[in-house]
Formats: sequence, C-alpha cells, structure tokens
Amino acid sequence: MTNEGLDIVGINDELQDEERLVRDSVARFVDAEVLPVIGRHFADHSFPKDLIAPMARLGLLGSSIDGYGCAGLNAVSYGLICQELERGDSAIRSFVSVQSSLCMYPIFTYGSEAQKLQWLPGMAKGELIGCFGLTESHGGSDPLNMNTTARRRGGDWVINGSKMWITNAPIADVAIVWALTEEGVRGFLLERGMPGFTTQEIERKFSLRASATGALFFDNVVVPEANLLPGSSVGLKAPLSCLTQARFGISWGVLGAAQACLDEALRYTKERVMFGRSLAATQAVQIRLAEMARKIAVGQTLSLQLARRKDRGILTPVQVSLAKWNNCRAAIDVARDARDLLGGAGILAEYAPIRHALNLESVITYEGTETVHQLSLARALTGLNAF
Ligand code: TGC
Ligand code: FAD
Repeated sequence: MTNEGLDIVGINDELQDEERLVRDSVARFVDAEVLPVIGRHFADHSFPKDLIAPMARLGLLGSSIDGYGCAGLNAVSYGLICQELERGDSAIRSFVSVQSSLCMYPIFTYGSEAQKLQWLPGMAKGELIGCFGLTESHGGSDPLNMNTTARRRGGDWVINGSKMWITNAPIADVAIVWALTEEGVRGFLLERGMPGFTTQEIERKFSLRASATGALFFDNVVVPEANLLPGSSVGLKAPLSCLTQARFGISWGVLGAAQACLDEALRYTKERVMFGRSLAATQAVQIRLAEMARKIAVGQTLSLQLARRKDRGILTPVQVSLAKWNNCRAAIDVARDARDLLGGAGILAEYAPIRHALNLESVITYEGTETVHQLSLARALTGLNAF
C-alpha cells in the first residue's frame, strides 16, 4: 500500500472520499497482483496480459470517460490510478495511459458515434486493445515531419508509411494512426487484419521490459472513410490534445515509482549497519532521504493542483509540460539515488529501484523529452519559438 508516512504535505487530507477509495482499491490490486509477478515479466521481457481483465473490472480503462461502459471518474482519480499503477511498474501505467488517454480519449473526443459504439465498450472491458501511432523512426520530437501519408482513392483512403516506438503495438486490435493528407495531418483507425497493416515487436530493450513496444507498417492499407476520426481538425492539435491527457497522467504516475524507491531506500538504510550504526542514522544519508521526500512532495503538490484545474476545465498544455518535466526529473533522480543507497544490492532484481530507474529512462523520453517540455515552457515565457 502507499506509505502514508511519506505523505509529507498531507495530500491524503485534500482528497475526496471517492478519490481515496479509487486510490486504495488500485493500491490493493498492485500489491496483490502486480508486485508478485512484475519482476518475472521484467526479466522475461514480456507484457503481463493477465492483468488486463482485472484492471478493466476495476474500471481503470478509459476511467475519465462518461458512458460507453466507462467509469466517469475525475482527473484526480485518474492521477491516483496512474500513481498506484506506476508504484508497481511504469509498464502497467503505460498500458493504461495508452489505452485510456491516447486511444479511448481520441475516439471519445473526435470519433463518430459509430466508432464510439464499435470500440469504447470493448476497450473499457479490456477485450479490445489500442495503440497510438505518431512517432516515426527519423525523429519523434518533431512529429509534423512525418512520412506516413494518407491519400484519397474514391471513397477510401490509402495509407503508406511506418511508425516506430509504439506502446501496445504488438497486442493492439486498433491503432490510432496520424498520417499526412493533402490538407495536413489527420487521424485514422486502423484495424488489425486490414491487408497491408502489420506490426513488429521491438525486442532487447533495457527499459520498460514489461511493456509491449513495437513498430507499425502500412503498405497500401485501404481504410474506409468511416475510419477517419471526423471530429479532429487538420494538423497537430488533435494528437497534441491526446498527449496532454497522457502527460498529465504520467506526471502522477512517476511519483508512484519514486515513492516505491524511497520506501525501499528507507527500509534498507534503517536495517543496514555500517561503521557501528544504521546507514539511516548518518547525516549524509538522512539528507539524501529528505531530498527524495522533498522532490516527491513538490511533485505531488503540483500534480494535485493541476488535477483540480483539469477538473475545472482550465488546465493548459504548458502547465502539463511543467509537471511532466518536473516530476519525471524528480522520479528518475530519486530512483537513481535509491539505487545507490542500496550499494551493490541495488543492482539486484530483488530490489525495485534499478527496475524503476531503467523504466524512467523511457518515461523521461516519451510523451515529449525533457528538452521538449523545457522549450515549451520557455516559449510561453519568452514568446519566442526555439524548437
Ligand atoms: P504547438 O504550437 O505546441 O501546437 C500546435 C497547435 O496545437 C494546439 N495545441 C492543443 N490544442 C488542444 N489541446 C491541446 N492539448 C493542445 N496542445 C497544443 C496549439 O494551441 C496549436 O494551435 P494553433 O491554433 O496555435 O495552431 O505545436 P508545435 O508544432 O509548435 O509543437 C512543437 C512540439 C515540439 C511542442 C510538439 O511537436 C511536441 O510536443 N513534440 C513532442 C512529440 C511527443 O511528445 N510525442 C509523443 C508521442 S506518443 C508517446 O510518446 C506515447 S508513450 C505512451 C506510454 O507508453 O505511456
Ligand atoms: P529525438 O526526437 O530524435 O530526440 C533526440 C534528442 O534530441 C533528445 O534528447 C531530444 O530532447 C533532443 N532534441 C530534439 N529536438 C531538439 C531541439 N529542438 N533542441 C534541443 N534538443 C532537441 N510514440 C508514439 O507515437 N506512440 C507511442 O505509444 C510511443 N511509445 C513509446 C514507448 C517507448 C518505450 C519509447 C522509448 C518511446 C515511445 N514513443 C511513442 C516515442 C517517443 O514519443 C519518442 O521517443 C520521443 O518523442 C522522442 O523522439 P525520438 O526518440 O525520435 O528522439
């Protein structure tokens, strides 16, 4: 369970009863079903598919959507879900981020009624899995520079190109694919089994080993007009709006990973005796533990503030950039420091910090690298675009 002793700024007191209920039920699920198996999946480089159905039963897939079989929870609850899942492993939170924020959100927000009915109830039940294809191999930070094209042919579209680094690609039933049309970027729903549409798993990752990451290939895939997301405007606005949802969740999630690392560092340094006293009784170690707690508390305060703004409909993308940058940086620093405090034991699979630290190398890169978020904030400050 989340260690309430680590709740320095009293986040728990600021939560509504329903939000606490959501957090605690996800925390129980993570303790009972994620933590016992995640080390094996990380070692085996395999995604724990068996966890999808129980997560769906808890209402964790598309949890912010009202209707279509979804739970209709608020933004704070979504944040808490991400926090608890990532306390288990970033791969599990990644799966839920992609399913909920990057696939169900655009179908709900930009899809036709027929598309919503076709996909959302099954995705909420975890019977249908989605992925989101924006990045291409020649550079993810600048997604407008894409080579994937969609050309009209009669009443259909013909899609050619490829996407790289796509979470859930190997297991997805549907891919939200962003392609360049004559008018600009548009979003399409590509279904597994469409002729010319193939996926390939990326193997031998040192990070997010329990996540299924892959590439998407499109070789003259014929996609009916009914599979265009009709409500999305031309350009990057729609995909960026999906990223804002997912980045918000990540800003909460990474703090769960950081909490797990601080928990482990506290346990270990209290027990480990060095030079006749416990490591935790030395000033240098105490200062490092206090630094970790400070970073987590600041991140939580920021994320809760932004979640309340999200629920009031006044959250801006730049605010989310600040939180994604701040909290990912905080979490990776905490994880690396926790790993160091465990000494040689810190590289063993028995302890969580090395796994979290390795995972966070991906999390600080995807959904906009640290530099991308720094430049977004600086652009807002200066009015000058330095990308
Ligand atoms: P920019 O000027 O920032 O925005 C273009 C237009 O879009 C508007 N906009 C939004 N509109 C609605 N909702 C939002 N949330 C919006 N965010 C932005 C914006 O107002 C603007 O509109 P207008 O009318 O002024 O034109 O666009 P830019 O082209 O300058 O963007 C530059 C940059 C670098 C910030 C952007 O390209 C970027 O974010 N790059 C990073 C790409 C990235 O993050 N890729 C992530 C791929 S998905 C992924 O990694 C999933 S991992 C998932 C997991 O496993 O958990
Ligand atoms: P690049 O864009 O090539 O960046 C390389 C370096 O250059 C970075 O340090 C970057 O900060 C820096 N840089 C770039 N531009 C500038 C600049 N103007 N000034 C200074 N420095 C700059 N994408 C999807 O679409 N869907 C997914 O589901 C998805 N899942 C992912 C899962 C994993 C495990 C990973 C690792 C990635 C995933 N991605 C996904 C892709 C991810 O979003 C990209 O990796 C990310 O956006 C960075 O793109 P890139 O890897 O091409 O790096």
